[in-house]
Amino acid sequence: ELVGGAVADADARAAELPLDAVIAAAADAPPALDALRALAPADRVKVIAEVKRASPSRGRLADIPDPAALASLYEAGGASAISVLTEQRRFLGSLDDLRAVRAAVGIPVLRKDFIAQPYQVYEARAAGADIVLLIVAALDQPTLESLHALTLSLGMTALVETHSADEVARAVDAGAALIGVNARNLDTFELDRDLFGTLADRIPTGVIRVAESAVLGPDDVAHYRASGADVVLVGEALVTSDPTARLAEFLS
Ligand code: IGP
Repeated sequence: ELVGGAVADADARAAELPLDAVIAAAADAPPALDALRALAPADRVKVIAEVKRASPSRGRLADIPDPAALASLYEAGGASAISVLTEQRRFLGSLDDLRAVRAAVGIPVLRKDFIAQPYQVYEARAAGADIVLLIVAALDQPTLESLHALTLSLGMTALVETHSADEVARAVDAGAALIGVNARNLDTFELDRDLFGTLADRIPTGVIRVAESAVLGPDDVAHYRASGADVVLVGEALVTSDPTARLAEFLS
């Protein structure tokens, strides 16, 4: 099981990692960029472009030998932020990818992982992340709220990911300012492109609304936009074709 397995990995590493060193490294990092400003609602939809090599549901997507070069293309193509998968075992990502991307771009960078332990939030900040993903389904409410508070205390923003009305309510209760609705169910891997539209109204005004997953073409972007998305998060469609041309279609 994806979420449970990834969280168990995070828990196991928490037991062996010297937390003090990670906390010190986070404190030494240059300050986080203002992701809420970068992703603020605008006349046009914004894109978070993802560096994604593989996933359990889709298998191998792209080799991406140079994540920094890809991220630079994304930035030049008009992306508002970059998402970097850092989960190793299932998504073939790494914190090295995140560091390389951070060094290459001037827009906010999201650590996309299964974050369940404080050390991962410090680690994200130490590697230069401005945003961390918090998946509501992976966390009980006290843990969600404490990881969210820790994220804010380090000057970062949390993208709080949901997949149901109940999870949106939990994200709102936690004080999230950036809420995502993932079209993909992380248990079954099924896609529901209409889920964002059915949940968007439950995300309060003033909270930035992110539609995650299942964008293959410009029609999907238009569909999400018409349903109220401020931002779309796109991985597969960008890594499996010419990212510059694709971004131009999505942003036109
Ligand atoms: C991107 P896609 O369908 O464009 O490749 O999806 C992103 O939404 C997806 O990678 C994602 C994800 C996640 C991955 C959303 N939430 C949680 C891992 C963990």
